[in-house]
Amino acid sequence: MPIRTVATKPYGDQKPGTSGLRKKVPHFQQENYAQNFIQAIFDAANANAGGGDGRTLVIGGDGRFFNAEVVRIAIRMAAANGYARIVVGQNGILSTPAASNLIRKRGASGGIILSASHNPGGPNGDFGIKYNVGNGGPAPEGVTADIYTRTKTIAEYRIVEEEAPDLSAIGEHRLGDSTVEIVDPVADYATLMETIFDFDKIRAAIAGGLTLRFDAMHAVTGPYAHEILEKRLGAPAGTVLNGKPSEDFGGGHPDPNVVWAAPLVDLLMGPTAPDFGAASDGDGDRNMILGRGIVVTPSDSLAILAANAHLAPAYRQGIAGIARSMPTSQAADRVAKKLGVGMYETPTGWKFFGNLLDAGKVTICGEESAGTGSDHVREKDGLWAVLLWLNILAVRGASVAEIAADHWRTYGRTYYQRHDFEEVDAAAAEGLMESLRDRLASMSGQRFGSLIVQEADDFSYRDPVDGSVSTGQGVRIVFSGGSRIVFRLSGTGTVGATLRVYLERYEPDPARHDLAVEDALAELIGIADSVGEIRQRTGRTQPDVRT
Ligand code: VG1
Ligand code: CO
Repeated sequence: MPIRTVATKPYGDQKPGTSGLRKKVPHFQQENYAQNFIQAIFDAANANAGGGDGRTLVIGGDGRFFNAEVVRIAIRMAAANGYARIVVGQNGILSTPAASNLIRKRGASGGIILSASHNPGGPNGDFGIKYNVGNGGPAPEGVTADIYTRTKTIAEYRIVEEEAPDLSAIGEHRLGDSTVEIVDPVADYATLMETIFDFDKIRAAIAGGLTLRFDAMHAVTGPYAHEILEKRLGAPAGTVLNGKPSEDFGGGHPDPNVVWAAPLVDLLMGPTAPDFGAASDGDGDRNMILGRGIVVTPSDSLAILAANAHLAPAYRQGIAGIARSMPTSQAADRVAKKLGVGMYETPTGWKFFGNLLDAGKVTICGEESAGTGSDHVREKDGLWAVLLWLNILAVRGASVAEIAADHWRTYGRTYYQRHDFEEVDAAAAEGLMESLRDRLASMSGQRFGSLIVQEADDFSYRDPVDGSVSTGQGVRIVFSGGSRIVFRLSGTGTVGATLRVYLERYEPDPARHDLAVEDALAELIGIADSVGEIRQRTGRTQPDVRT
């Protein structure tokens, strides 16, 4: 079988961010742009984590514009780079958690996931490529750094002459010396969910009148939700909204938050609200959770899920520990303390949870950005969170609002919000962070209004398993009483810089658990603007998105 070696030139801008390489589609469509990155992945995998040489590779993506084309290229390049078996989701589709599951289940040495997650799609939208390693999780920083290094000097890539098989044809196909296996993207994942949750109990609750809506936002979770929620759990047709994936997500952002999932939020706040509402993102790893009259903040959802996980069969024995990304609120810390289990604070991005999960130090992980998951895979998992909530609702027989209020009575309430300033001038954003870092040492003990700074630092993390160190992960200002302001720059944007400001205030007094979030955080928002010099350096008076 002829393998073609194609000469190419480096682009120099293929540095993976928080979650792989993300660029605009036209940028990705430049000659050999995707090929360069994929060859660098295979070369880095061979050098670091085990790549081709007779092993298995999983390939799939969220179905956005350009997905199928890159899937076919990746298949042909994998065949030319020594992979014996290439497992591909039908029509090139795999949600991120389903891909993670397949990598683990098939003993693959890794997987390529094509997605730009919650970013918009279409011919002028975003595209992304991410490499996951043999544990099913995102490649650790050492591997992504090596991939980047290789993209800077790449001179050629390898690809088989032959075309990739028809992506719709389930079954095994030969390509060069490799077997390409096209699989149903939903089946293995749905089976995994049945081993974790009490499907009988959830089915009975739905049959008994528990009502729900799931908004797939025209993205990858549509087929998964139809199969699991409607077919296997018996929710009526129409439970899944926007369940047909489209290449441009119906023209919206597949981002499950109050801005982009506003119709679902309106439904849950209105007179015809079901008991439970949820949404997921482009690639199916995020979740938004709502109850009648309530949006559950992701940080609270993490804490509530951790506190109630034992109600689902897979976690009946209890959880080993909890991990959260640094900007995620400390609500989960209070649960870990009460349960007497370990609590880990990691940099932003799911890759930092992998070692903790592999070592059995934690069972549940989460991020403030609507990501929650457990040791069942090595990615965050939107439908998993939905099913754990449903399992808890079915067992407790209480409403979402009652469960949240009960949680706050037990642990106190952590008011929380993230403010995003998007498409800010990159130099201005860097300058803002630089200035904050310069002033960190002098902040300790300083008073702002009613708050005194207890400590301020630029977060760095030492992985307790492999000892690797990640520095510069965000400026953290902690006030006495546990309030925090965190500043960091996004690593997933494709235009300019996105400044994220995370605000958090702890309120133990149950008499003050029904404040409006904006009111509860008003003082912190003012302090963030003045300390961060946001207005002065970016010209922005208001964030673009509050989540
Ligand atoms: C954002 C979130 C982060 C998440 C990442 C990938 O990163 O803040 O928590 O892990 O997106 O999510 P950043 O660097 O833009 O803040 V997704 O659903 O790509 O896979
Ligand atoms: Co995502």
